[in-house]
Amino acid sequence: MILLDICSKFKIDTPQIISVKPYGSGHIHDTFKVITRGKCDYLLQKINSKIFSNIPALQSNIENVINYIKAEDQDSANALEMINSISGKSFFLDENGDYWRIFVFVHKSKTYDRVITSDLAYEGGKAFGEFQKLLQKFPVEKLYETLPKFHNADYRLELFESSVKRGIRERVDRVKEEIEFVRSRAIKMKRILKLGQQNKIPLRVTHNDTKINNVLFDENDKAICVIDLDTVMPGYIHYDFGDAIRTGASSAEEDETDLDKMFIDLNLFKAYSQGFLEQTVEMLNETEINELYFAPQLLTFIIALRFLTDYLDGDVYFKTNNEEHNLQRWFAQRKLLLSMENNEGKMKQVVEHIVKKLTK
Ligand code: GN1
Ligand code: MG
Repeated sequence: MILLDICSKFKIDTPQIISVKPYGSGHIHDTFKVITRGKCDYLLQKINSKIFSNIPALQSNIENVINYIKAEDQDSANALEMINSISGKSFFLDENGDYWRIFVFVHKSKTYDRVITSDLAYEGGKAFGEFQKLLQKFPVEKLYETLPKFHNADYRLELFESSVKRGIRERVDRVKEEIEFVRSRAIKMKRILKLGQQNKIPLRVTHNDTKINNVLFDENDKAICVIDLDTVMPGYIHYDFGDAIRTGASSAEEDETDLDKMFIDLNLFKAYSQGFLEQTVEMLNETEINELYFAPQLLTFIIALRFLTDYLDGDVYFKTNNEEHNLQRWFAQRKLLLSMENNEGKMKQVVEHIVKKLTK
């Protein structure tokens, strides 16, 4: 089925369409921008149903969250609007078994794969902080756990060890030192999970994919809201804070090949933390706050581990540009993690200082 035919299955004015072209840098779905002569443009997505095996559940989560947000914050809800299919569903299943959905494209909005200025980092922190605040009382039981144990360190380490055993042999042999690196960090990375199991930190409704390119900015570089609600599920605050720092306060892109260019940028970290904590400090408990400085290490490790696991599995999960892409991502993230470890004391001080100022 051609893309235009897919569009015609949704409640949009198909004759007005000028073009449908690949768009964005997501690693999971196929995304297209639909440009029209009419009032608005759209984003068309072919949903990756190998990864999301229950699309009705996925879409129901997103609809529930959007409807909830609508009652609290109309601007954010507008920016997340989906178009129903002709039959009134938020997705369309084509004859090949592929699932599609359409969002309204927010006029003049943009995203950044990485931020360069403190102002953008601050805005990003504010947007994800607001999202947390908005969903603070959202009824968790309404959400399906579409990707169970998504950021669970135990689970990710188990999958990794099984790929070490069963993955592509030459690849496993090639990364012996990297396997040791992962194992050397395993105990430390289970800390947040333990605190959760001991009920010292609560499960919240978290976004779970707080890459900075999931914040929508307006033409004046002010954050409009956060997008990509695919992974909204119960989680710990550290998951959202940590993953955002991984891309929103790093000096290079996720897959940078020149490792000297990859490190944690403390100014961006400070600005993001300020924006995030201004929104959330009042809702967080003491243990949650005390562990924030460590969250970027955890999430950088978890995502790095997933890249390395996918490399061993033969690149079956993330989209890749070449055979080395997942390995390249691993090395860049590993370097970022080392830089965070070296700056652990400073990152701790940054958070403490901001919290002190906000709560005095
Ligand atoms: C994927 O497609 P994208 O870029 O929004 C992934 C995230 C990873 C990210 C790494 C459902 O997100 O968990 O952090 O790539 N999403 C899923 O860049 O696995
Ligand atoms: Mg995304």
